[in-house]
Amino acid sequence: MKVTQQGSRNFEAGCVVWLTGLSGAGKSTVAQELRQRLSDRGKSVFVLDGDIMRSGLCSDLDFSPAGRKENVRRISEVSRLFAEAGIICIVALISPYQEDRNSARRIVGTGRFVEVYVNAPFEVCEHRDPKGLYAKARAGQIKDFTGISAPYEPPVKPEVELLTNESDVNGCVGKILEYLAVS
Ligand code: ADX
Repeated sequence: MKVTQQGSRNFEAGCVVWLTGLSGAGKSTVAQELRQRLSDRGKSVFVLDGDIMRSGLCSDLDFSPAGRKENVRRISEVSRLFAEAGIICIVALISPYQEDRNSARRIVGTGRFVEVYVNAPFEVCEHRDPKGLYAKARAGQIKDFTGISAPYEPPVKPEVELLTNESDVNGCVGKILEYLAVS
């Protein structure tokens, strides 16, 4: 097994890169760029993105704490299957509750779960508002909106933290690649 700076872990043999952060923080952008950079290096990689999962597998779920917990649970189970198949699975989910992310880590397996905090200040995310959702939430048209009427608990001890307001997408992806130590 390849020895990396993280000990004896070999993330290339299958792992889950779990991107958590506010809506508009840059999770999907980082996920797509990371996917491209890994596939350019010949790695097997797949992205599970919250917006897409919620239009299919998780379309029956709401944004209540219970709905989000179940969303995280299902996607954790799916991501574990990808990791077991030897794929680097990139998950891009708000996943606002630390307890739910801890469960995801348990489901996937600690040694192959990489929690990445995609961190941008709330004001920046609201200003970016790429889907116009913050404005709708402010107007009371969307309930339980993360950062406005529902909480976001920042990761306590993420493996990687990205400041998307300070580094460009290449810099952010570079940081994840460095952690994964892929060849
Ligand atoms: S999670 O909290 O359950 O992890 P997830 O990442 O799947 O969220 O979905 C978030 C996406 O759903 C957002 O990017 C946004 O497009 C959309 N969305 C719709 N309603 C809400 C809401 N109340 N809170 C957060 N995101 C919402």
